[in-house]
Amino acid sequence: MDTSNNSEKLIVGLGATGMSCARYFAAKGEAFKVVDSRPNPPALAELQQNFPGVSCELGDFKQQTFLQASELVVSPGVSLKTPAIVAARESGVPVTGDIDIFAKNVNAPIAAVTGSNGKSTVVEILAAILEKAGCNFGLGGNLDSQNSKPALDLLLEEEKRMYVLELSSFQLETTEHLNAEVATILNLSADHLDRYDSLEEYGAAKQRIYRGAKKLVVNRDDPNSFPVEEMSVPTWDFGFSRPSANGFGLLEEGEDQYLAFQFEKIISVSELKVFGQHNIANVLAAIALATALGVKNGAVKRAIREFSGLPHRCQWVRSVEGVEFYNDSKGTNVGATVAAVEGLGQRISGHIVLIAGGVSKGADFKTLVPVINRWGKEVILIGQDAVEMAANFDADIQTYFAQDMQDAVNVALEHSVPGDAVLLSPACASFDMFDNYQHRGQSFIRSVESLQ
Ligand code: UMA
Ligand code: ADP
Repeated sequence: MDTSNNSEKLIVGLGATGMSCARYFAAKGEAFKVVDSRPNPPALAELQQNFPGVSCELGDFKQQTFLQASELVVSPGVSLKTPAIVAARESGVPVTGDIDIFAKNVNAPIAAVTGSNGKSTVVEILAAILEKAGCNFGLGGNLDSQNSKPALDLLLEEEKRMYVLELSSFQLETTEHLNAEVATILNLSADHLDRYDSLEEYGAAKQRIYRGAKKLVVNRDDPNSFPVEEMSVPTWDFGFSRPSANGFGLLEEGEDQYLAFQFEKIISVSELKVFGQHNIANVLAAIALATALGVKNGAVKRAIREFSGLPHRCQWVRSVEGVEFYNDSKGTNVGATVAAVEGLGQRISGHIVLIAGGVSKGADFKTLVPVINRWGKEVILIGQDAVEMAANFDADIQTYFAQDMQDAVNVALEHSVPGDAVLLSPACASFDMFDNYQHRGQSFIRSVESLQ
């Protein structure tokens, strides 16, 4: 097909990403159209108000619209397997995404972080370190927090010295060459298997973060963190064992454990405000990234000593009758919940009552069984895939099907004794019962606060 006369880009998806693309193209004077398969996407009013002349097609995607575009700019939530996208691609229409456009137009170094779990925590620790170091940087990408922005919005601000991006596998699928100053895949465990056919396909999307990277940070405890194609660029590694020649790890000294680089101690584990092995890995990864970016030790130490974790990630809520309540609503896949149960289990004298469930995303929950057997006493299930989840558990794991969050919290307290902890860590997405993971976490906090 001849696409040479088609001068309009097509933004596919009118969410946070779609709106940031619209602002960017408008600022550059580039013509664009928008499509969204929802009849009434939330950003519609904003689009119509700010860009009244822009055409916006809603409802089922029309193949013709895609075939006529000069380029498709696809939002991360829209699968590249969508038939209209496949057809356009086959007929020669280029397909891109916001991170690809960012990479092609940015003039400052990028620090890029992906992985199945720990991305937001690691980029926020890195951001805290860069702040202490007095670096003028931009923060964005997949990260959904007050101080972050969709990537292209960062390019409409005054230029920064550096950009820190959290990237999802979805964003990486449409990114040709990121050319990051430093890039890392923190870890890989099953997630989003409703969108990918296999863990390999999901991992391959994450591998794209290394394309053109000048430096790497890898997790030596996870083979999937390493680039599949050999790269001869400076590389730092992190892991739980003694630090390696160019790596970060843990040094034991008597009763004490220290985060360390080679033979040099950085900070004692007991000084960290966050808990759990997974958070030690996150802090080590952030220090490794900061080191690769040339940040001095003083700023690193001051930032990690103060870092107290992010909301909805193993966040302490309240103590009721000697039972501690923790909100880990951001635990949206099995690997995250395994890490949260292990981290909390090692800290408490009693057992964990786990509140889990929601939208399973095609996950296999069997890997939860050993940690529940080791640290748990009961699993209280909520949400659409509760029955499917329970079918993965051994018969001797006690389960309860709750009607809603308040019921789950009430029953969790009834079934606990002083010294136990109640942990909301769903291992599932939230959109069957809630707007998003924040809404789910707030619902849990409200239910816990209402306990007498
Ligand atoms: N849409 C369609 N057809 C589809 C699917 C979606 O038209 O088949 C439309 C939706 O109707 C909606 C729009 O696309 O109007 C939404 O786009 P989106 O799902 O790509 O979401 P955005 O609002 O653009 O937000 C995205 C990220 N969301 C996802 O990848 C699902 C946000 O990450 C990110 O903060 C934002 O871009 C800015 O970069 C959130 C997330 O949940 C936090 N990410 C996933 C995760 O962390 O597990 C990957
Ligand atoms: P992401 O941005 O990748 O979703 P977050 O930093 O928001 O990661 O953490 C989400 C959840 O994942 C946490 O609440 C915790 O349960 C779990 N988690 C955090 N870091 C790790 C890690 N390094 N390994 C495994 N699980 C982790």
